[in-house]
Amino acid sequence: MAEYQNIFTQVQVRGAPEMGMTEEVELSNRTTGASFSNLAGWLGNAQLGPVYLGTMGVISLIAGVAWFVTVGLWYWNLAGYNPAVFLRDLFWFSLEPPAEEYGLGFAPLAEGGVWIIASFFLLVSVCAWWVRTYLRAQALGMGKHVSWAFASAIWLFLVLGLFRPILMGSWSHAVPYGIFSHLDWTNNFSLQYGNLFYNPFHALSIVFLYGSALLFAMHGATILAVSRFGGDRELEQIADRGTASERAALFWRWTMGFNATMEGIHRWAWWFAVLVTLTGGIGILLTGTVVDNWYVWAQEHGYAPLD
Ligand code: 07D
Ligand code: 07D
Repeated sequence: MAEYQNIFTQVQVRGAPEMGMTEEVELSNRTTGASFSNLAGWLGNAQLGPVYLGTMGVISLIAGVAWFVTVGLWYWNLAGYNPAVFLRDLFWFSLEPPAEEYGLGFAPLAEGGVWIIASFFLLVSVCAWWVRTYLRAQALGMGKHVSWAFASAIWLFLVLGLFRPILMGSWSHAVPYGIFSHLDWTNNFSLQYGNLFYNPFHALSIVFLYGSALLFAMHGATILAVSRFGGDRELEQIADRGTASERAALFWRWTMGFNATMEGIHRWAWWFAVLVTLTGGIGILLTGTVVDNWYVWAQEHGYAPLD
């Protein structure tokens, strides 16, 4: 039976899979097959693959699995090799870094050594994935915006687990691997250094985090609202401003007096997202190294009342 279709309905047309460009790209690293999924089609594009693995992909996956399995085996050990206990306590297990006295040296396996090994794997995995985003963008002749945004997240990740512990002189200051234990660590961090709310970089990070959600909601809603005029074909609307982008811009100028441009809104979004972890990383790096107590710091700088 013929289905009713209109321009808002995503029609999942199935033909030969689209394999992507073949000129000036390394084909030996690319898988040769592709498949289709209805579910994937409802969420986005129905075609799955081909995918590039390449050296960096292989390194990243192997190191990522090594990290995951190392943490998992530690939990399995904590569970006394009992599958029921493993599942019951999964979210509460933790692989902790070594104690303060081990400094930046190695520690016995059961006293944080495993944490150091796991961290090495995670570091390699995340960095190799970054190189992969750079190389794949380069192969497609794209800008490196995704890589640099990811680098901002990696900056916070490195501050939390590498740069700050090195400045503090001990791995004990790094984050443990555990679902709830890393939340406890976050809570204790704030308490230990006099309330992170009085760290202005934490405040800036929150501004950009909330701002990112707001901008994304505004942009997503605006484009959906003008998709009936072709607004979802954003690039065409950037190159040749049509009625969709005129209406989208007018909507915001009429409601708040100012409108971003079709291209500029993506720069707003990029900067807001990037600044979340950029400012956040600065705030964490300063904590315990330059500032010991943010409340006292705030009192000294007129940011908190003098009791
Ligand atoms: C939706 C993209 C998909 C990614 C997901 C995360 C793992 C970990 C666990 C082997 C948005 C996959 C998770 C691979 C497996 C083990 C033990 C991204 C999406 C689904 N946190 N955090 C979570 C990490 C820090 C904080 C959840 C990582 C800091 C708070 C998840 C890091 C601080 C809350 C998680 C990291 C902090 C969380 C959901 C690294 C301060 C929550 C994440 C490497 C920034 C929330 C139980 C998510 C939660 C949550 C992962 C660092 C605070 C387990 C990998 C140290 C307050 N964090 N986190 O959806 O429900 O991200 O926790 O830096 O409330 Mg966290
Ligand atoms: C962690 C970037 C690294 C992640 C990478 C991903 C994998 C998984 C697997 C895909 C998240 C690697 C991924 C390995 C791959 C699969 C399957 C990004 C990360 C590279 N805070 N707080 C923030 C708020 C309080 C505290 C930022 C709000 C309390 C600490 C953010 C509140 C205390 C730290 C933020 C609040 C406290 C933060 C995080 C409110 C606890 C940080 C931004 C309303 C009691 C971090 C400067 C982010 C930071 C951070 C929000 C309260 C502690 C804006 C809204 C007072 C210790 N907090 N916070 O994007 O940068 O993280 O601080 O109360 O370290 Mg906070």
